[in-house]
Amino acid sequence: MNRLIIVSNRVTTPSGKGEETVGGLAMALAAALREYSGLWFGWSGKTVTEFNGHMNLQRVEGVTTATIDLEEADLSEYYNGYANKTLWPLFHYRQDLTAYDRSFDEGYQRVNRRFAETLRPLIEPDDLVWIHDYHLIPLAFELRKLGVKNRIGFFLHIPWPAHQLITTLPRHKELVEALFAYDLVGFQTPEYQQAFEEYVLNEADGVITADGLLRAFGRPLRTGAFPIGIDAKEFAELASSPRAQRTYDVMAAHTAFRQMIVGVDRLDYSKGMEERFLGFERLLSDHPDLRREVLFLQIAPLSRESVEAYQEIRARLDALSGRINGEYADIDWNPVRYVNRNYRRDELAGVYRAAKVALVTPSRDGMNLVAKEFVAAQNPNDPGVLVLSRFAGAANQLHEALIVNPNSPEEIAEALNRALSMPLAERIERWRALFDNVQREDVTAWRDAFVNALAATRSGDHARSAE
Ligand code: GDG
Repeated sequence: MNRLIIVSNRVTTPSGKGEETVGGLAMALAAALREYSGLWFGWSGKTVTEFNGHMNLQRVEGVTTATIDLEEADLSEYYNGYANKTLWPLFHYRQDLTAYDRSFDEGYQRVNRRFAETLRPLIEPDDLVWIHDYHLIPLAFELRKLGVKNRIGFFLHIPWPAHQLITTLPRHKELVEALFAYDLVGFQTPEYQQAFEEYVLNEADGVITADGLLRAFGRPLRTGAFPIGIDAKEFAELASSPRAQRTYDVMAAHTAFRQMIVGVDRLDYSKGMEERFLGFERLLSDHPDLRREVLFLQIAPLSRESVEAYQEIRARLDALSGRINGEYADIDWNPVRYVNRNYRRDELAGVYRAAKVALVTPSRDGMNLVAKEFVAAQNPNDPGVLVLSRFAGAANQLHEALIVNPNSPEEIAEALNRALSMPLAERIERWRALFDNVQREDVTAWRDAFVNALAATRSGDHARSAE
């Protein structure tokens, strides 16, 4: 078996014991590395005054990690700049929040070069290299310049936007050309894959060859849709762990005779939380009979706090939750519980299980793992109902959820009302189909599909076609 080298912006190695607070991506990658030998390369999370290329090699819980420190300027231009002020908002259809700044672009290129130069000596001839997410699009291009001939794959965790939108980015063609330095580029859904193809066919004189490869910039590229999943079995077990049970009991005691609606998201403007709050408010105003019967718990740990747009959405959510509570709360009832702290994964599993409805309504989302975790955590005999945005990648798989337009508070309110009164038989039927999908298309299936597709690409194509 080939060694696998995983590269992502941040290296975080979860212990697998359920108490960590890291996101879905980190969990998925650590799971991949426990089975393949190899290593995980990326930024340490620390800064230095001057970049020195020093690498820190460690072995944690069966996973070898190699990390480098970056400079403050790298962080502000590459991470907080090009990645999170340019690509993230644009790829989530927030052109209004997208900053175009030449220094961001330069910092992005510089950090990708630094990654390439420090990673280069670690790569052995038969290694498969798997690079993750929008922070590192140019990395293969930089590695090729240093003579790397290995098979290199890229997986985009966020949406690939529609053709017209990406052309608003200065130097969009260079960004797309950099993707042709890979052997395989994977997307979350066929829709994103098609949007990428459409760009290449229209803007870069691309063609699709008889063997299904995309050819442009003088090079062939395999693309594919690889929907990411969760470790469904592990999550279902977490949901019946003692800690989850305790959390469940606490929730049940405090929500006695009330139905709980839950939302769990990093505090990010792409998650549609404002419209979701308005949707809940609408439910309360349209259905006075439900007022004391329901409560909405939104868990939203803070994220990217140094980026202004995140401070603004936080302020708006603070105001909105305060307003709804001010309007509807009573001396012994508060409709909204809005919490900005992190919970352990097993506690989260208990919260999901105690909820009657999950509201997962991002305005755009590559996949959304919360939707899948909620499904995995349910009690099969009395499952809750998933309300899901049509603009989450997960909607492409989770058809039996109540699918809504996240921009419409009215639709959200209607779906909530339907979910809260759904008969047990229908809840069970829907949940079974959802759980079947979450179990089948899990994180292992995702990883194996991608790695096998990468291993099957003809290595050396790049060496030949670049000559
Ligand atoms: C990106 C893409 C894609 C949240 N609060 C707590 C907590 N979380 C965990 C959730 C879930 C993860 O964070 C969030 O994952 P999502 O998939 O929902 O969203 P992003 O962070 O935006 O992830 C997304 C994903 O990459 C993978 O490809 O699905 O579309 O945007 O696992 O449970 N975890 C803990 N405490 C919390 O308070 N422990």
